[in-house]
Amino acid sequence: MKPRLSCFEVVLPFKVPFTTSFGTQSERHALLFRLEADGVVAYSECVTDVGPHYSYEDNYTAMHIIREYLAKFVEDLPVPKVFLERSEAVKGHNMAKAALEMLLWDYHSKLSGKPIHEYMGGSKGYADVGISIGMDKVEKVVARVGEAIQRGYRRVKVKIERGREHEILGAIREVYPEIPLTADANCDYRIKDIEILKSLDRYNLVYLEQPLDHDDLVDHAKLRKQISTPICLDESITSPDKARKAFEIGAADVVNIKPGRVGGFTNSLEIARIARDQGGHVWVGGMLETGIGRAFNVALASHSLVDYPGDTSPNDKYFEQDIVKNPFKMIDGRIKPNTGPGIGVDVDLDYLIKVSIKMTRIV
Ligand code: OSB
Ligand code: MG
Repeated sequence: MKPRLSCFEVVLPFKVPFTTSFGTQSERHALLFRLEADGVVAYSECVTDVGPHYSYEDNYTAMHIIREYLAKFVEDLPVPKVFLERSEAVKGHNMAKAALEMLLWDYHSKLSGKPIHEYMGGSKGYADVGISIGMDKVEKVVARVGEAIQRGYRRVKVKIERGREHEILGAIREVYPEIPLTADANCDYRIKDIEILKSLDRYNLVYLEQPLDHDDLVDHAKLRKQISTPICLDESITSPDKARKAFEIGAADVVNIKPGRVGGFTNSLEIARIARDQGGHVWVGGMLETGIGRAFNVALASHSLVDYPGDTSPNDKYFEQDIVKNPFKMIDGRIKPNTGPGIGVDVDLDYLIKVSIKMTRIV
């Protein structure tokens, strides 16, 4: 039977706006994909947003690439690896590719009757959880750090930007000198700012995430030699090959793997292998996903190659009401992946339709 592929464009307001060095997001404006074939219904989420501020992709370019170039590669329901090989015909656009690659992971794990973390293999059965806290007035940031520790999060990451780094990290360390703390600059510095970055060593961070430009490796390697805080790369690692190069030239100690950024689950697992083989550390990040994208992230974060807590907070950190009826619960700083087939989410179809601003039939 020919599959049916459709897209729901949804808008879900955040409980608290999320501010990074590249801007403030007040809602998750997501493209959710639904594939129906042979009685199986699979879902996935594209991690793009309305604007090209985290990376060059946005919802509009992702939809364009999917409709014009990638959708035809899923029509015979290939396994994810075959889809990935076909999609090499398209340069870049990893977020668009990941949306369909992960849709096929959900589809094939549902066909097998297994939850995706078992279908993938190597799962520990739980994920260690950290939190990512956006920028705000410094008192609010410190208060949110305190709440996160109370809730049992296993590490706290805060967003910083040029000019606010000491205000934010200093205030947190004054109250919480010992907690596992990290900072994410989302590319806001350049190598000329090296003295500022070196001065962050005093905060004893577990790592500093993506201080320099989104596609840089060389300056990160230069910086890493002169700073004692470990360097974690996010934006710069867009493929297994980039991960290999990053470790080869000494640009990173840690990788934040986001399946959406790297073209999906297959590449995510490959990057985790490369990083761990090189003595690096790995964790699974997030893009403020709805319950659909979140279920993929939690399953990946349960893999035994993932050794650091990730940005996979439970759904209620983000939304008053998510589009799934079985949100994750965090117990003792851990979340267990869903046990139903595939991503195991129970999609609230009425609510999904209610929050959709557009529904498109692609195939
Ligand atoms: O850099 O990790 C990032 C959110 C949107 C874009 C980029 C990033 C983030 C986060 C939030 O840090 C992670 C999450 O809670 O999903
Ligand atoms: Mg980041």
